[in-house]
Amino acid sequence: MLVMGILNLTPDSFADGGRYNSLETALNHARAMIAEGVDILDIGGESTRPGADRVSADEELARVIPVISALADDGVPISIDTMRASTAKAAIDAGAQMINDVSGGLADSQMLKVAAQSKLPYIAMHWRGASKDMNSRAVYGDVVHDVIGELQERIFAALDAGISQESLIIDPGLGFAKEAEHNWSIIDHIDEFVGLGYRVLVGGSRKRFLGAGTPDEREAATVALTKRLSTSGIWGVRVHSVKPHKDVLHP
Ligand code: PMM
Repeated sequence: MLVMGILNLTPDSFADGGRYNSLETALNHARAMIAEGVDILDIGGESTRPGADRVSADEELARVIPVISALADDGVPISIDTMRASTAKAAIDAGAQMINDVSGGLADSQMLKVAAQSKLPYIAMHWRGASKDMNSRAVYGDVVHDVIGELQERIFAALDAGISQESLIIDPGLGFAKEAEHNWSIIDHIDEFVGLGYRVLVGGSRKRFLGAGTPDEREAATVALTKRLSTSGIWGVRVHSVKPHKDVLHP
């Protein structure tokens, strides 16, 4: 099972606001993850936390492109975490080798086309609309059935746009328009997602359903979740810290 390390280039990720220092800080963080054996670096410039506002395309590019360019030759595949086709394209030109779209192609009508043309792996996450008001959309009959049905629609759209089955990776989108019990039901039934026949990525790292404390205080629960998922047949986990997850996967 692969460990995808998160590099969030959003202002709240930096101790200081200056872009030069931010670049240094980001590269140091990325290289620390590489030294710990990260399999993929997931680089994003737009926060998707519940309640977050969107950032402009220019601001998103200014955050991610210098970092991707600097890391492109470091030997670890880079994934661009974006909902924008134009950002995905620019990131690929700068050296990214995978697209991580939390909207599964819903936020930008050009995204699936760009992903298909790139022939690179494309991660389609389950999503019910922008983070600003997504919590109001956490309403399900049977959450596993409903999320799989909505993901299947995204799978059909992706295949229809020309993305190959081998390039497509699906993600149930833990924490996106989901209450705690929804996330746990999905985890309990993750085999049904694996059974769809695509690689599955799970991103539960430090999310609110893992505990009421601070994100850092949810690290132990995140590592336990990785251990629990390690026998499920999923392809990868998207996490903030690399070494504890590598350790629990390869004791
Ligand atoms: N979660 C976040 C951002 N990007 N991408 C995928 N594929 N899956 C996720 O679960 C996911 C994601 C939000 O979490 P963060 O703010 O801790 O990065």
